[in-house]
Amino acid sequence: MWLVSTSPGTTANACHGNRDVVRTTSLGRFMSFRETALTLIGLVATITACSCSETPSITPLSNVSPDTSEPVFDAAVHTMVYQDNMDQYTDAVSMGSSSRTGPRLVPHPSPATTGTAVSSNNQVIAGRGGSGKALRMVYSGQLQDGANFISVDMPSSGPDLATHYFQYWARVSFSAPPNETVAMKWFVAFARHDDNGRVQWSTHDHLPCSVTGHHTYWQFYANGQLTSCQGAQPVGPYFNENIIDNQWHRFTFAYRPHSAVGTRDGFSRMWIDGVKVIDVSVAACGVTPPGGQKPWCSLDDVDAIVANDGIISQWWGGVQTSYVTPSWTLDIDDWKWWIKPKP
Ligand SMILES: [Ca+2]
Repeated sequence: MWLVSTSPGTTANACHGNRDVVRTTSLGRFMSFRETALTLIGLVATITACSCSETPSITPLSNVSPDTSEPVFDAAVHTMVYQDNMDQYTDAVSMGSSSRTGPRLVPHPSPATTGTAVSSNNQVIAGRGGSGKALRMVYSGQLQDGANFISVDMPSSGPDLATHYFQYWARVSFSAPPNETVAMKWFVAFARHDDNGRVQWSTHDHLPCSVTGHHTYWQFYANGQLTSCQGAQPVGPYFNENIIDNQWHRFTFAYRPHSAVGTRDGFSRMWIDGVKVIDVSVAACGVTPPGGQKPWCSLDDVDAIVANDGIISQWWGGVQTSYVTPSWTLDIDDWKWWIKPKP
């Protein structure tokens, strides 16, 4: 076990060995990693000492080169489909009204989606940066409880073979440390033609992958199809260690279907705060990134991606499954969906 301070520019004691002896300082928060997960980027911590006799062989974070290929909207080649800073919303009940029309986000269930009342788990709160509005999903931590916001009446999103880019900011705050897995759908994009078709970047335990060491991993599911490792993230940031700090984090996704069954030219990628954590694509299969726990993906992940089907809507949140945790909240703001119309 290795421990690193989460506070930029500060230092922490770290240990490596069987005893996991760590003399914490007054810094307060620490993050734990196993093996070589110190490639986690974005932290400026410096390892200075070890409180056990073994000398840690730790790569300074400053020497690690992160994958910074996070997509950025480029008006020359991209088309913005829809963006929403949530500032137009006043409360979740009015968001869910069946009389509203036009592209928007709505709580689900709601009169607009299911003909039933809006849950108090759906809320409109102060926005990122303290101005405007953001959306909150409240989780009791109990099984099958949670919340959803979904996009409805979205504008046309280009040809079926368009590449889709999804981006929003999320903030997670727990009432107490969840020393447990948080399993939920997290973010889902629904297919245009296949009524059951979806691409899903969800949180889960390490299963079905044999690689473990973190409570929670982001995984990728295409149409719910099971694969050997679900394209699970081989590098951080990780949910429990890095995301549940009541700070806003940027989530970016890139997705393209295959041109046809067997062409293997589709892909699914995910970045957190600019660092790539998931890459399901032929070129990444079998390739373990620097410091990674496992390869990015295997071919069964690539082959699960559907062929020639666009995207029509999105879904945030979802009920919590498999693991009970302390209560928590998931906030989202500044949503953007853009495409590259031609492959
Ligand atoms: Ca906002």
